[in-house]
Amino acid sequence: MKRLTLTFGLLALAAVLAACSGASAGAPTPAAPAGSPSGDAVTITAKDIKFVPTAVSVKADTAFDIVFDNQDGAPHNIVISDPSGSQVFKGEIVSSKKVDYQVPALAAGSYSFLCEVHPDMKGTLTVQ
Ligand SMILES: [Cu+2]
Repeated sequence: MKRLTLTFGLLALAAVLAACSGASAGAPTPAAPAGSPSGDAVTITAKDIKFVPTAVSVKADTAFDIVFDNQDGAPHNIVISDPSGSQVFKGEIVSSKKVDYQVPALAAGSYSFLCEVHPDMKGTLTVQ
């Protein structure tokens, strides 16, 4: 009976350790350096009617998140168009707000993005 208790104790400890290491390895990384193909999330900030950064990369054929941080009072969003110019994603327009856009998997290629409200705000999205 004593041995059984010990075994359960070790199993519990192993589970805790596994949970800890799993959390650090699998957590989304919205703070990842912009432009790195994390496959998880990229952050795009809108400030002074400009996107920062204006060039981001993501993994091909993998759904990803855009953490869109609109620091302007002006309304902005992100619309992504594929290399042929067809719209493939349109994010909700927000003001002074941070939102999480969930973008479906895209095929490799060079995409462009812009703000629907201010078409002069643009950037490139490299899917590779
Ligand atoms: Cu805008």
